[in-house]
Amino acid sequence: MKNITLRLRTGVLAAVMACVGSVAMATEFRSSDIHPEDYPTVLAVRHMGELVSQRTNGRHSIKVYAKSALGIEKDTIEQTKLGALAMTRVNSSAMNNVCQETTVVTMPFLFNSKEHMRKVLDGAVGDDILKACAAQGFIGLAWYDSGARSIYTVKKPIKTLADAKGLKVRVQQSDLWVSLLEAMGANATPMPFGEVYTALKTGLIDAAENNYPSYESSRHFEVAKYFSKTEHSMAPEILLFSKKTWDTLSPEDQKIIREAAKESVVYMRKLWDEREEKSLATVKAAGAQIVEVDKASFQAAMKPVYDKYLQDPKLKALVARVQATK
Ligand code: GTR
Repeated sequence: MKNITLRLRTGVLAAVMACVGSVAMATEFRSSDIHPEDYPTVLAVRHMGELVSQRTNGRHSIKVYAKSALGIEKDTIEQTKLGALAMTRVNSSAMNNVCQETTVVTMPFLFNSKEHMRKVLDGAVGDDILKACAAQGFIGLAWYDSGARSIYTVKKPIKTLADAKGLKVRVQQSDLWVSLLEAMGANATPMPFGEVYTALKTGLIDAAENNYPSYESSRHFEVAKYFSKTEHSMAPEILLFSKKTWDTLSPEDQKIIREAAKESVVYMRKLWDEREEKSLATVKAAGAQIVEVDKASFQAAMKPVYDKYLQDPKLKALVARVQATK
C-alpha cells in the first residue's frame, strides 16, 4: 500500500514537473522598436516571430512593441542587457557607446553603395561585429537596412560644407555622431528621436539627419523641408537578443531563432526598398525639397573622425576589411 501511494505520488509529481517544465519553456519574447507599426523594421521582426512560432510549434513567439512603447533606444538596450526585455531593434549608432565595434558600420562615407553595405553585413565582417557584442551581454542576430542618412534643415538648404557651419544639428546618442557633426563644423546636439519634431519646430535645433523613411514617418518633413543629400552615413539597424535570456534556451531553439532572424533580413530588404521610394514620393508631394550637395567637401572633412577612431587597432582592422570588400 505504502509503495503504491509512493509510486502514485511520484507519478503525479512527474506529471506536474513535466507540465511546469513545458510552461516554463513556452515563452513570448518581447521585442521593442521606436518605429510605427507599418515600418519595415517592425514588420520584419513580426515576420521573424511567425517563423519562430511555426518552427517551435508555438512554444516560442515574439511580441513586437512598436512606437517606443517600451522606451527610447538607450533604455531598451539597457533592459535587453539586463534580460528584462528579450529583444530590441535599434540603430547601430545607439550601440556605439555600448559595443565599440558597432562604430565601424556607422563611420561616415564608409560604404560605397547599398550593395557594398549589404555584402559587408552579410559577410564575415558583419558577423564578427555582431559576435563582438556578446561581451557586453548581447546576441547580435541580424543587420537590417537603414539607407543613407542626410541632413535636413528648417531655414535654408545645405549645399556645401560651409553651409553646415554653426548649425545646431540633432544627432543620435553616440560619441561618434558628435565627432561626425563637429567635423562638419556643426553644433552636435544628442537627443532621443522622439524629441526631434518639437525641437525642430520650436527652434531648439536647426536641423536633424536621417533616411527617407524616418524623415517621412516621423513627419519631420513638415518642420524641416530642405533635405540635403549629404548621404554621410549608412549606419544599419541591428537586432539584438538578450544574452541573459539566450543562455537559458536550448541549442535547437537558439538555432531556430538565429535562422528566423537571418531570413527576416531578406524580407526586410524588400520592404525597405519599397518604403524608400514611397517615402521619397510622400515628402516631395508634401513640399519637401530634395537638394543636391557638394558631397566631396563633406567627405574630405571626415578625416579627423577616421584619425580619432582608427587609433584603436581593433577598429582600424575592421574598417580595412570593410574597405577591402569589393
Ligand atoms: C532611424 C533609425 C532609428 C533611430 C533613428 C534616430 O533611422 O531607424 O533606430 O536610430 O533613426 O535617428 O534616432
